[in-house]
Amino acid sequence: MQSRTQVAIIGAGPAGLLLSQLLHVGGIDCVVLERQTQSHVEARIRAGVLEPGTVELLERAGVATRLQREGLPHHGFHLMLDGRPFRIDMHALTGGRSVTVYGQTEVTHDLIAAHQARGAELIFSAADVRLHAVESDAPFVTFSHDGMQRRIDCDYIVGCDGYHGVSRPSIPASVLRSFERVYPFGWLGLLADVPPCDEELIYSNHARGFALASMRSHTRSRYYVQVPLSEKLEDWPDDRIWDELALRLGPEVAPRMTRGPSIEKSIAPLRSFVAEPMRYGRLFLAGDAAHIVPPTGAKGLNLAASDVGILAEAFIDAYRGGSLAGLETYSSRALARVWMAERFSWWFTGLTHRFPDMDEFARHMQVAELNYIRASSHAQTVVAENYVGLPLSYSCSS
Ligand code: RFL
Ligand code: PHB
Repeated sequence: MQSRTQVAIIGAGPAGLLLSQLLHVGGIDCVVLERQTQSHVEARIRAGVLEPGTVELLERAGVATRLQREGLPHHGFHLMLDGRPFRIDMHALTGGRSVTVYGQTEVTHDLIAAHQARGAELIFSAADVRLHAVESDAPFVTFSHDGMQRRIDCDYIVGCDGYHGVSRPSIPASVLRSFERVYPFGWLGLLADVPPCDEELIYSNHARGFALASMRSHTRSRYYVQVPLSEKLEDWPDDRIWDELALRLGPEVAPRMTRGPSIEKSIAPLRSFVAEPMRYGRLFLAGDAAHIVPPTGAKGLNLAASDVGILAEAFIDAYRGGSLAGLETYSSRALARVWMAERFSWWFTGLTHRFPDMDEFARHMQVAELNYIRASSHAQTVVAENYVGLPLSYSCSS
């Protein structure tokens, strides 16, 4: 079976779904191919913090009604050193900007619902997706679905298929450069239907390791503790996680923590990764397919959104006005912002985590830097403006 579209999108994570929705609003025809089932995609628990730029894109895409009703505006967050918290007043330090706490699960759900309401071609359980002729003017994708072999011809292909997808490996190794840091620890996450311990997020640097107190709503909490990569989930019954959180969040916060049974638990490794370029011929990469950040700065989903924001505008310019300039400069413009977020996520991870090879000197450097941030509004502004997200116009040359 053969069909045709303007843009074929691989992957129905937030990058692929948001791009497809923005293209639809711009009058561009596209098809989204997803390897997993709809229920698998909708069940994934991941990010929780949206930058204002991401919220604007979701509004532009027409999928922000529930987000505006249920999303929690957060004007600040807390940094903590060995149990002593101090607040970063994001709102005051950035001229009125704030983040919104709204789960990636909800964003994905809203985007899928919008696709299905308009009868868009969103194909789940697409097996053996392959990209062809991406360096030519007539690229196409093949896959099998419901036991049928299918081919979709298109003008462009966008790889939004995450770190383990097929799109990035479709770029020849002689063209692709990658840059990577793998961290010697992971995050053990716990989701529970209990009220959060604080109205705002708490990032804690503790001698026993990093901990984060986050949330999804007033009745659902999300917590993380740093663990060695060798740890097994089965060795962490809920009580052990709650006990560890109580120690790492300290005597001021621990009494406010409501314990309850976990509804999800997982261990995620931490990695910084960038692939360059983000375009090869008629193939574009966006989101985790091109870059990964450690979750400490809450940047992964937001970077996926800013990539597709830049790319959607470039496609609209190309189809409406005939200018290819936006598509030609996509990779360098997206990468400029990606590297800024990579830097912040790497720095914030280094500031807040225990590294196995850390000596006394390195520990003193962390303590000195956290105390400096505590004392200096200038240092706090640097943290705040990175956390709410740098403007798209931030660019650099290498
Ligand atoms: P995704 O979400 O990985 O989606 C890729 C989709 O592509 C599909 N796919 C394929 N489809 C067809 N054919 C193939 N061959 C395919 N191979 C893969 C996959 O099934 C999937 O549906 O990438 P996308 O869209 O780029 O979105 C990126 C975000 O999901 C990710 O960056 C964030 O979740 C990262 N992240 C956070 N980001 C934030 O902005 N704020 C946060 O607070 C935040 N917290 C987190 C996080 C990630 C975490 N984990 C689990 C790594 C917390 C954690 C614990
Ligand atoms: C989350 O709630 O999942 C979350 C929040 C902030 C982060 C990372 C994850 O930095």
